[in-house]
Amino acid sequence: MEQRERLRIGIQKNGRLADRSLALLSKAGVNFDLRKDRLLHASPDFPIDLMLVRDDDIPAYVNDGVCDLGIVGENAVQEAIWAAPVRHGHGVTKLQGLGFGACRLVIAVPERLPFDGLASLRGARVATSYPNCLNRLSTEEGLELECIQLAGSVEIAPGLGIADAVCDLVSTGGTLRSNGLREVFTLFETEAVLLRTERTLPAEMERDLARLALRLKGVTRAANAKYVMMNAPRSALERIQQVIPGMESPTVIPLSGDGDRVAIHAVAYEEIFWETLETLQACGASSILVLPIEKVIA
Ligand code: PRT
Ligand code: ZN
Repeated sequence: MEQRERLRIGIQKNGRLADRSLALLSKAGVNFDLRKDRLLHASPDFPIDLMLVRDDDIPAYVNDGVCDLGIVGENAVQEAIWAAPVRHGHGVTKLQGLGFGACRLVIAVPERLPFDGLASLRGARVATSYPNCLNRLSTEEGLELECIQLAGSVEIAPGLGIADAVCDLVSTGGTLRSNGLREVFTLFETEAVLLRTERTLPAEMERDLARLALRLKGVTRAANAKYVMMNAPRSALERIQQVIPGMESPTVIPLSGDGDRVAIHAVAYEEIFWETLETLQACGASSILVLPIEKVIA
């Protein structure tokens, strides 16, 4: 294998994950000089090059060492893991979920079809773009499913009479509903993940990889984090800590000229609803501010 000095990351070229992947890297301070008809795009900010590819190819590229890192749906990783070629590479490790591209791989059947557990699908023809995941389920559950492999538009297969059920990704469920299908079983939930090769890279590249992974973790954590400030009676502190979801040890500052009231500053890692603010008010809190956080390094 050629020795490279710069990291290489693969992300989806076009599709649902493409823009979010680029935006995430940009928030981590890693931008790219995108030029048409180039295979590799160098980052002027960070020692990394970008490859824009089909999402399904990303796990294999990371496994083969063509890329060191990849951003891809965990579904594509699951599908690749069960394919024979991947077993012969370096291996891939999921470093972290990235908080976008959430959906689930499900089995759906025509609404009119009775369904009484997976066993009622025994011997069924199931249309899917995820043959490896489907065959694994079939083997594990002893279902003897007939896999009808389609590249896309899986949801129309039962209507065309070429399948009895489908195994497909779902996010809102609108596509299934409008094709007269209902979800009956979830194989797994998935989101976009950061993958790395299991191959040990030269020390400098390992350092760069760790830096990038830390930044991406910081951006992802910050997406859900809020900075909360308020004034409140010192006696209400314990109750307030219970009310704010995911609040870590707050900073408590005495307010000058007021012995009983304190300023409370804290980072909260879950969503804060209006109802939460009303409860805080009822605890005696005032001047409550909830601010977005841009970056977090814990
Ligand atoms: O060209 P390339 O091979 O790179 O792209 P692709 O066409 O294979 O993938 P793309 O861009 O459609 O999806 C990329 C990734 O986005 C998937 O691998 C998932 O990880 C993730 N993702 C998130 C989804 C969805 N949500 C999703 N809803 N991928 C596909 N869908 C499909 C779903 O199968 C259904 O047909 O979108 C349709 C609408 O879904 P509903 O439930 O909202 O109606
Ligand atoms: Zn694809």
